Amino acid sequence: MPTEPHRTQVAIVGAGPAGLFLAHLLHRHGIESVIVETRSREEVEGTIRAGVLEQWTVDLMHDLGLGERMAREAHFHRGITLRFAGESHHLDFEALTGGKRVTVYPQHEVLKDLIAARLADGGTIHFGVRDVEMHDLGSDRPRVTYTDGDGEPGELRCDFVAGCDGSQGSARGHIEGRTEVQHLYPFGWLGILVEAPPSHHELIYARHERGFALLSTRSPEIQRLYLQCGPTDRAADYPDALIWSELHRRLETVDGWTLTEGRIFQKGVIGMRSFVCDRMQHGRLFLAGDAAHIVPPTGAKGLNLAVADAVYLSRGLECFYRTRSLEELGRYTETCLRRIWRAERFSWYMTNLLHTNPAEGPFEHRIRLADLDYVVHSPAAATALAENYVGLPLD
Ligand code: RFL
Ligand code: PHB
Repeated sequence: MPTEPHRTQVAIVGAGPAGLFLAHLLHRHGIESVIVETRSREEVEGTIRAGVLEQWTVDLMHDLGLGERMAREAHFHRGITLRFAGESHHLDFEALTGGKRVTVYPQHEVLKDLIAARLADGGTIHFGVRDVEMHDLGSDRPRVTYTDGDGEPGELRCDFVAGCDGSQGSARGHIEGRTEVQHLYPFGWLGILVEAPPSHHELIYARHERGFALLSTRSPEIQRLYLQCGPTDRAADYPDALIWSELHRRLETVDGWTLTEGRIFQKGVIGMRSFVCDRMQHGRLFLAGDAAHIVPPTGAKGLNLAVADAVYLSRGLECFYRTRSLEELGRYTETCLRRIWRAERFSWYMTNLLHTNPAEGPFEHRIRLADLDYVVHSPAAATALAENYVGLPLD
């Protein structure tokens, strides 16, 4: 027996950062939404991805009443360390940006907090659905159909559909007349999780002639590290001993700092690309987050950009339900793209600054070192990097 169609104001496809923040922002304005998500709750809450939150994302978590555990468990850093030519240079973002900090609070912890609070508020999230399809997006009565976890058909009748289904989702395919712009990098990242105490009190981004390395953290007991690798390398190509020797070489300094080793319990390769879809709306469908754009992880922008889209979309929807005018929603793409392209620029800049590119020669290598030297010695250059890293203010 087919289940009765469910009526809601906004059907949200995808329970990642974009979809979950959107649901909370809409709820704050008294707008109803229902989320459909293909993965199980356990998978969503267990997938290791981003680590760094921009200052305004942290402030938004608090505004939404979701910041309590983060305030207790996150790591708050004054800045980052840039390491090159065997030397470490600390950039004090707090001093350079008038008090903004780097917050390391893993994406899956953010999602756990958002999911628990949404369900406690009486919100609906259908996990583990399949066959999700969007219909009648050009009309003012769009629909989303799916098969639920028990194999029963489901239908959401709504006013708007938010396509928050990530880079591999199908929502983007519905945006007619779109142009997609992409830039591929000739390298990837090998990411590992390690059982060890922190080796440093802040993130270290290192440029080395053997390639980039990044030291990050997850908890006092678990550390997250990345190594630049080939774009088609597989994690299995990297035995633990090779990973440690590369990390030691790329992170080593002349001042005797040492990297603490530990048991590697997870390894994975992450591809690197920059991608932007130049339209984020088709009729009543709006894209948000990775569904519309991708940045390489070097600038730590992806999650934050997804949340910014959710904020802009919630503003447009709030305006619609208050005034019945579609005008603000009509500006959604333009508003988002301005911030997206700034984040694309910064992520591309940080990536080129810190990685060795096999397609480049000694000239470009020296130019990157000169750029790093400029950033760590010029307050103007350091401030430009700092204000982008901690997050440009929302328009
Ligand atoms: P997500 O997180 O991919 O969520 C999309 C959700 O949609 C579901 N889905 C569907 N649901 C229903 N129907 C369908 N047809 C569906 N198809 C897919 C998926 O199961 C999923 O749950 O996209 P969203 O919400 O746009 O969020 C984007 C962020 O997840 C992403 O940009 C960040 O993780 C990027 N990123 C980082 N961002 C930061 O801001 N700071 C960082 O430090 C940072 N580090 C990283 C990163 C991404 C990484 N990887 C693995 C790509 C580090 C790494 C290693
Ligand atoms: C992380 O901790 O996973 C992380 C930190 C900084 C980045 C990317 C990823 O730029």
